[in-house]
Amino acid sequence: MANPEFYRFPDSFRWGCATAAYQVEGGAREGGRGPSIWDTFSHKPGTTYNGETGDVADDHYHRYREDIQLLSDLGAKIYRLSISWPRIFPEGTGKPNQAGVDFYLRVLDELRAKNIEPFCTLFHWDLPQALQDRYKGWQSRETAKAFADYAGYIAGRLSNRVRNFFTMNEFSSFIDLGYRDGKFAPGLKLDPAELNQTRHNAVLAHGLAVQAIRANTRSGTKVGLAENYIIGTPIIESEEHIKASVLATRVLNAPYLTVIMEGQYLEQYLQQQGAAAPKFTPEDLKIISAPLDLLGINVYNPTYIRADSGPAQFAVVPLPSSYPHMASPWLNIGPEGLYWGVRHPAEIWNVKDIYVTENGCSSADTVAPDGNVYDADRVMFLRNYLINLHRAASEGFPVHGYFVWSLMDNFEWADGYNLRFGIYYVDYKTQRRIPKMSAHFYKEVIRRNSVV
Ligand code: PNW
Repeated sequence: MANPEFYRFPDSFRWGCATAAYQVEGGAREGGRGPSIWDTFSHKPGTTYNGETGDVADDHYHRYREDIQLLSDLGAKIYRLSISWPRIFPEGTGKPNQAGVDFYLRVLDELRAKNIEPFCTLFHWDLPQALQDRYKGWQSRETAKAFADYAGYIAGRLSNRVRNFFTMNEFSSFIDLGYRDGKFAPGLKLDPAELNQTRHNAVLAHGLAVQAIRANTRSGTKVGLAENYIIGTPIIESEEHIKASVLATRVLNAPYLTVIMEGQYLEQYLQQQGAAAPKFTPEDLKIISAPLDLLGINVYNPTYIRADSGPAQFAVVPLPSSYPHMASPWLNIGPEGLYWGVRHPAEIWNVKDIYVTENGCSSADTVAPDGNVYDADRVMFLRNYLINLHRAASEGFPVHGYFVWSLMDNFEWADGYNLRFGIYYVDYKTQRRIPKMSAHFYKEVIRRNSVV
């Protein structure tokens, strides 16, 4: 059991929860919203668990007041939400849809009334279908330009209510799972050259959006991105393995976080990709690597690294089949990720303002006969990750807030409603929300500003 005095966080540390538009909103055809690639993909047979879609999801589009009350009940001071691009530009570009903007203004006003500060992600995977049709989505630089136009417009419209923006959520998920593995929308399996160019267009889109947001918002606005970068975690905390984990973190994130932080594609990456390497200009690299105010890290499963005598100087440690994971088979448990996830960007790239934009897990939650949800495994998971976050904060690394993924169960992409990540349970038949044991745990963490 953690000692709450020992595990106290700095007074300025802020706690919150995260969600994403397509996963919670529903209202897919309301308020003038256009279709996104996730509407198209999830309606195609065989793509998601049981053919489930985000048509209704948590009906947050209509129940946002009740859901913000849940945040308030927890004592959350910050909330990370995403803006649905196809609500703002139903065709991806062109004339903005005022009803879409109004929805977010209502949500933001409600948050302000409850004293909860919003952090807005501008792209959490719901690309307007029109841009997939017109330009093949992220395969084209045209989509990168369209994203910058949308980002500049919406950030400007929200700027008097929102100080913190993240351009994109998890490049590796929406590009690699969507355009390489075909598991996420748009369900493509591109060859390596096309894939690398698509990756490049996505990081370029981020950079162009940073410029557009800065040009259209009030001074004091902070811009960053939220990435589930590969956190090289030393298998043993000794000098040689720590050194290897630093090297691994730079190399394994070469197409995304590393180029954004360093303004260069590492030689190892370009050589390894050979003829399939992305084509780019020096100007692109400058845009991609514009200095950021914030870094959001999404922390789930570990990548353990050991020192190695081969040319790479590091190796990924393979996990045995007995390695413990949560309900999602990929969600191996690695609490140290929350320590190294913060420490690496601070030490490698001198990042000064880090938020944990997602951390949480899926559990096989059920409602007990007494009406409660006893998610003991999620409490165990969160407690151990938070102890590692405390270590990072207490060693002086610049982590200033934490968002649990997620406030409530929601549409878990290809896994539909089968996997639950919420600290509130959602009964999808009635849309009733029930606080799980983990919500009671998290409320106590927030109340005491300490791991309990
Ligand atoms: C993140 N993987 O996605 C997303 O940002 C959320 O929208 C999502 O609900 C949450 O994590 C839980 O999955 C991921 O396969 C999806 O390693 C897949 C993976 C990682 C993160």
